Amino acid sequence: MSDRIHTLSGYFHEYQKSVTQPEEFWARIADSFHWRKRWDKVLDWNFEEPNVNWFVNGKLNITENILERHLFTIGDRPAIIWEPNDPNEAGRTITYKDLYHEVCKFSNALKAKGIGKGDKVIIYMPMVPEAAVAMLACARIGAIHSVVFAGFSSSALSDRIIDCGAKAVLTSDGNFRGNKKIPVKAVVDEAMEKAPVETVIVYQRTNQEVNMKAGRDHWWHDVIEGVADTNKAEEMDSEDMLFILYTSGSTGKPKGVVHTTGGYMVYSKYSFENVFQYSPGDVYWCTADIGWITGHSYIVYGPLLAGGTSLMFEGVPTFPDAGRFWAVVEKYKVNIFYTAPTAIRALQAYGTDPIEPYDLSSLKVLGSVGEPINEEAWHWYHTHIGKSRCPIVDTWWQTETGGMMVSPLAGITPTKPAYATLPLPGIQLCIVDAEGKELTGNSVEGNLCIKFPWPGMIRTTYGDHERCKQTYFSTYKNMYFTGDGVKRDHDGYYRILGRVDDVINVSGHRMGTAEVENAINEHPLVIESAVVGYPHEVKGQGIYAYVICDMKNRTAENLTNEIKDTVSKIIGPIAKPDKIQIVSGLPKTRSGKIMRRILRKVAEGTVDNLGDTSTLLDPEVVKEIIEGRL
Ligand code: 6R9
Repeated sequence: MSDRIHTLSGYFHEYQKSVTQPEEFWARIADSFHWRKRWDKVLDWNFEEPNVNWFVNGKLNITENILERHLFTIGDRPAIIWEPNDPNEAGRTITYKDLYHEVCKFSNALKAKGIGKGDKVIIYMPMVPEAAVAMLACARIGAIHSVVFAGFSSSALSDRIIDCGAKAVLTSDGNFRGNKKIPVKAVVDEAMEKAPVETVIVYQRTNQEVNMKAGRDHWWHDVIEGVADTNKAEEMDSEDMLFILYTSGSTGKPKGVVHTTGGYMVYSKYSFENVFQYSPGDVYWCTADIGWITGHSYIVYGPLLAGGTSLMFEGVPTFPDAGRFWAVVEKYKVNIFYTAPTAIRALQAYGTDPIEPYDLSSLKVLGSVGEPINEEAWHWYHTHIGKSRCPIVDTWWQTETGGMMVSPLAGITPTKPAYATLPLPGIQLCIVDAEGKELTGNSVEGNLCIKFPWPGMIRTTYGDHERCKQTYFSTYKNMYFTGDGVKRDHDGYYRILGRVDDVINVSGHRMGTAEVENAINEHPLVIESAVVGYPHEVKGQGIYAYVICDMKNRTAENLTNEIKDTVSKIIGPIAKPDKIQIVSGLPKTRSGKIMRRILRKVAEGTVDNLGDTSTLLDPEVVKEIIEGRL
């Protein structure tokens, strides 16, 4: 049974029901899944601790809802279509039946290595079907996966291994990206020095030479050799942890966002089917990496729970040329295409020539995620990719929300460029002012909160529940605070305005300014630094760093290059500052607080409107900073 909404009045009707009778509403949706034991109570919650339990005492395994559920009905339908980095290499099609056997086999192999229920497993892999198999194999035996984006550095990897106490790391020898071959196992080896694990399983992808440590490291093809390709899934509680995914916040190190089994399952499938209006047989392609939440919910779990066909792409949008996305759309007759504004803007810069050779008539729905989409990019996407006939679903959500929260339903909700439009059923949004007062009515602007639980929401931050409470549930009483600013216009439509905290969004990747500053400060000659975001044509936001250093006999150019390398090494290339301005001081208040507002304005180039600078300890610094602006 599908719970798809088909009309706008149907949407309003369902939305109303989801607010007035949330338990009945979600019970009806959840009843379409396979539970080993049905729940005793739909919802038990408070936002004070917070303590949120969905489908209390329900027993299930999420992979039974992906594998067994589809085995005898659509077993021969493609579950995953894989397109490699190099267009000359053959792709792969993995049917539901294949997926069932692959997942069983690999989960049996994990068990044979002593990995079981409750163990943490890090997945640090390229975009190959085995990465999805790895996630599902963990879920099948009750192990908790934590996928780490394979572009992160060894120190980012070891931090995560330590934080979650991982028992195993699943990785590859190397990774193809455009015309580059990236060492992956070597990064894992480096991480192992600080954060050793018992078992490392290596998928052979690039055939490059790697070190294999006897007793610890095993080849993927060896561990599955001769292993049974069936098994019975482990029985899990609805609130058992399914995965941990690390994400950046405004303070300190990335935190491990915890998602649990039952609620995440219900929400990822429900949101997938409704937002994209997915019909059986549609070929759906999400260009995200599985290292991000978008890859979790909308490459792996949502589409596969829905019995869908999910295309997985290993490469990059510009290899071998800027027409690659469209070549892939034509090759597989993609019906639904979901990408990030940064990719759209990057391709927009190449003009429309790279699109011309390809037949995009299979496309029905376009999606956007990760950051606000500017109107110009929206129109380009709509006109040149969607040929003015495909609805665009601009989907606002977060790692913490587990699934899409504010979005049009494709072809149903009338769209407006740059608006995520309306909340999904079950999502009770609330706009508050700085004091936490709810702003009712239309034509208001403030901070975006959510005042009632939804099944896909964050349960805790791993190992530090207090941090979860402080970050999301303490700013405003009895509300989940998103960290985003929002406007509700005269039609009641929502437009997300971007982060209101010290988080910047670079090419759709979340980064804490403090995290980047800490990395910069690791350079031995850096005394102090302050990082802000600034508008960047392609990336959405770029990283602007103000740095006080001891120059020794370095040139500014040498030093800034060294600092960029330091950041790359500590976090990964995605966190490299775009601009580094060396300064002699930072604008601080008398109490020593950096006035970021001023630094942001200078970085943006709006220096004629700096506001009140009279409380500054040393107003002269501002003059110097403005003069040296990059
Ligand atoms: C799914 C994902 C979350 C932050 C979020 C917001 C920004 C995401 C957006 C959007 C405007 C959209 N964001 N989608 N802003 N419009 N459609 O991206 O999760 O990596 O955790 O980032 O991204 O600022 O708070 P995550």
